[in-house]
Amino acid sequence: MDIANELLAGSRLALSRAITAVENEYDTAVDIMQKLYPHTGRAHVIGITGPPGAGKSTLTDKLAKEYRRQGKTVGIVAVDPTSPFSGGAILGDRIRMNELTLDEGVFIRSMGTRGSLGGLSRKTAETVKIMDASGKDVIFIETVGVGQSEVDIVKAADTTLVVLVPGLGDDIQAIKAGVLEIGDVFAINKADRDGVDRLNIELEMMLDLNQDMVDWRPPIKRTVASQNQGIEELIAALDDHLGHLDKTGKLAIRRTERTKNELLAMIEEQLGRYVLRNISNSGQFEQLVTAVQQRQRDPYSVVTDLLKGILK
Ligand SMILES: Nc1nc2c(ncn2[C@@H]2O[C@H](COP(=O)(O)OP(=O)(O)OP(=O)(O)O)[C@@H](O)[C@H]2O)c(=O)[nH]1
Ligand SMILES: [Mg+2]
Repeated sequence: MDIANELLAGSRLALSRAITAVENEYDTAVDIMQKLYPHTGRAHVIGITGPPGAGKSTLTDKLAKEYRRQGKTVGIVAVDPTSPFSGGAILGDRIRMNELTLDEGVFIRSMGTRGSLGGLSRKTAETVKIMDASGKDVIFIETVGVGQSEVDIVKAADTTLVVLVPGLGDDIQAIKAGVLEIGDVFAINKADRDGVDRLNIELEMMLDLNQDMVDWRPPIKRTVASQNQGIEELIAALDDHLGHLDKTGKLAIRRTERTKNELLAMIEEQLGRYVLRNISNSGQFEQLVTAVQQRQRDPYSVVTDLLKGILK
């Protein structure tokens, strides 16, 4: 049997190998993804993001355990855009999920930046699909921070959970713009600390200003992840969001939108590669660069001419 079929038959080793193939861009990756694709689209994909140290990993661990108690299988993709490590290297220090790794119903994988950030979000999305095809009911994507790369990463999710903590001070100002648009559910973690009410009020006020929430107002849940407090309520909110997406037809719309973006990205990538290969093979590219640089030619007509020649 090949990797895809072994994976579909339930092999954890095959699951791990499939992800490695995608991550390292092995030649086998395309074939694996083609075979797995028909089996995707079943999992509830949940993105978890928030500032460093907010308790995202602790929360993911507790959420995963609660979902397991409910009889669901769980996949976790821990993405660290700042780390060159992958395949489990970050797990040791950053994730406190050791018991979880003993559970056959849970599969954890960490990913760092081997290549470009753009590549990272695509590989994360493919890793999610692989876990989805393996039959995981819930898949978490945990990523640090609230910058553009994290926003791109959590685009692969149906539901985005933003984790905040009290005492961020002015940081909330910097964070709010980015997360407000992507947060479907908010968790105020470390609710055992001072400043919870204040943060809650600030968040509610920011949500009040957001016009886009006519039919879903992101709920704000308080948790103490390290004490396993508020986890069931948070899960209820995550499940509610999925129910809302389903009921309103938004799930289909979101997924169609995602499929469209993925197709466009793949076209762009393959076309780009094809064009670049042709340009570098033709040997005239360096001359054109010089001509443009010396103002003998303009870049606009050069690009048009080049593409005309290649795409005919
Ligand atoms: N007091 C308190 N501490 C917590 C809580 N949740 C997590 N912690 C602690 O906060 C620290 C950071 O937790 P992590 O789960 O590693 O946070 P993270 O957001 O995943 O961190 P990065 O992945 O490094 O960004 C750990 O020492 C946790 O034990 C909480 O609810 N209350
Ligand atoms: Mg973490």
